[in-house]
Amino acid sequence: MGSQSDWETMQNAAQMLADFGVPFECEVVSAHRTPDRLFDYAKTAKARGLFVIIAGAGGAAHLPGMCASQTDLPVLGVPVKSSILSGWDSLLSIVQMPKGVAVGTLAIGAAGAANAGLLAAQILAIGDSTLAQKISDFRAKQTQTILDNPTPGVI
Ligand code: RP5
Repeated sequence: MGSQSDWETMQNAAQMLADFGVPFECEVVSAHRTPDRLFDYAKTAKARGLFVIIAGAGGAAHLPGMCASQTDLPVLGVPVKSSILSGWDSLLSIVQMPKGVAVGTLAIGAAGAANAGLLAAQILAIGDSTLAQKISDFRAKQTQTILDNPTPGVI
């Protein structure tokens, strides 16, 4: 993530990965304040054994795109909700990548971060049947929770 201030949002990605038992690392890597660190992080990610990168940033959110420019690992971008423009700036900074450098952009804020964790797990599950079963169970439980109580206002 681009800043310590992004953690409130990005912890939702970390929690999702933890829930599925997927090992991960969390780092603050700023595209603007620590560009050398970003390049080093992205360039060495694959050799260090990473398979997917989730990059969350807000405002002029160049972290996911610049990260993707330095690695061929899949990069998932999470637009953090900014205080001034409510995350529209973050979303538009991340989503409109030029052809040939891909970032998978998630929703603004906590839901996007959680879904980034889920999507990363789904990517990893392609080659991991145990993880695939956990995701399948998660989806089935989520569905059943709604089917068990479809009446609004009743908990
Ligand atoms: C971005 O600027 C970060 O991703 C963060 O969302 C935003 C504000 O950063 P701080 O000023 O809170 O450190 O680089």
